[in-house]
Amino acid sequence: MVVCDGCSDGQWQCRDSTQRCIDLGHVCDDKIHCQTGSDEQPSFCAEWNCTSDQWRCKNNKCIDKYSVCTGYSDCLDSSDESIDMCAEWPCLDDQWKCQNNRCISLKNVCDGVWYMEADCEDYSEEREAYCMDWNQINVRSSQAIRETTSLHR
Ligand SMILES: [Ca+2]
Ligand SMILES: [Ca+2]
Repeated sequence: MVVCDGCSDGQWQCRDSTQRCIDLGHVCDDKIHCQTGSDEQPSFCAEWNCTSDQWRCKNNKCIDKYSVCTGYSDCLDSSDESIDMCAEWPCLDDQWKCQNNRCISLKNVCDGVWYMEADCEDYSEEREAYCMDWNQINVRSSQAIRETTSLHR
């Protein structure tokens, strides 16, 4: 199923007379990028593998993997926010998993700030007892990073 004839790496060629090249991330992302919609055809998307930066919705559409279990539906079928799936989903390496299974950015943990949009609805990332340990660990690890980088200079 290789189609990228005249397109460079990271691109996909529309299956229509324009033969336009679109970004791989725009294939099966639920937005039409090719004139005749060949990038969003259900039968085609059923076979399509999302890119490594993406997550595959139940309806075979691809969303950014940072949109999974964020508390907002990004898949039209909301499969990225399914309660059962988010209970199992580990969150990404630079994310933190709230007690209610939402994934937030690691840098928002124990920063003393709480925003509905970017933090845990249950405030679990700002619990005082938890953050005392958290800040100690992070002070230690950022010191370790500084020491390692200065050694290599
Ligand atoms: Ca598209
Ligand atoms: Ca989402």
